[in-house]
Amino acid sequence: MSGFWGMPELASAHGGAIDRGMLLVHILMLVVLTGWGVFFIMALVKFRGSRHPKADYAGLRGRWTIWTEGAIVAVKAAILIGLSVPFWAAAIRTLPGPGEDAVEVRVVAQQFVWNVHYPGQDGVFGETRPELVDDAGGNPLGLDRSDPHGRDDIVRVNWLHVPVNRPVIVHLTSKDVVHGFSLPEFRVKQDAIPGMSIPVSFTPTMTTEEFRERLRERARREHGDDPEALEARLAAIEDRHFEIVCTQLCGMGHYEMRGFLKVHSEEDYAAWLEEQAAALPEDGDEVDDFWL
Ligand SMILES: [Cu+2]
Repeated sequence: MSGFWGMPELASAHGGAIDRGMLLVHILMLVVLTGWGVFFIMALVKFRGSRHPKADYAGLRGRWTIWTEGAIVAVKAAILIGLSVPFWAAAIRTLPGPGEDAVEVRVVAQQFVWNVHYPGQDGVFGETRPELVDDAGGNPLGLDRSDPHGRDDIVRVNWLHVPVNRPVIVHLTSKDVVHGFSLPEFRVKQDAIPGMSIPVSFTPTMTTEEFRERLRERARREHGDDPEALEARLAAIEDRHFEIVCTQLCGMGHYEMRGFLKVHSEEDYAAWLEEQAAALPEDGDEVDDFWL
């Protein structure tokens, strides 16, 4: 449903279900709005001042009113228990299992950046310790490089790199206040809460390059008759990226809390990982130099 009523492009496997869910909710709300609107107008006419000069504190009596109220409670309970709870339970169960070759990454929000932590080649996250946190010195996560698992870890600020068509599990947390981790094209939105590590998962279905191609197609459709506007749009698309948006007002710099997500092809991702591994500090390297 990408491009539908101003929705962003759709770039994740589960996103279609979210879009359909949103459409369903809008239709349901339209029904509810119409129902209550009609009821409101009926009440205004039926209980108008000229017919009821004195307030009736007992209100309506009679079987019909009781039955209507009962029906409303029953329908709402059915929506909650029959629709929302099973939907949520299914959504929680979608976390990829160990056999699914998922890419696991930690994202640690802070005012006003996204820190991204990869476990490196050993697949195990190195230990992080609060006393090692040094933003100015370039160790925003307090990663312990002397921990054997921490040696090969990769830490990047504001850039999340993932391969296409493989499940991604983001373990999300925050260093300071509540932030909102949002990937609009992937239909992912989850609060990052200090003291909690919350797993979020999604499977990207298009690379950044395919995303740009989609945007170009859309630009050609929308500006086909205006070469100048089309050229400007196409030029802007050249360095467009998927964005990580903060969706909780988290402080004065909230507006600038914007990261980027790059979806690579499988080969490109392997090459990127190798590049990162090559840049890791060797034994005896001045670690500070590496961080900066
Ligand atoms: Cu924020």
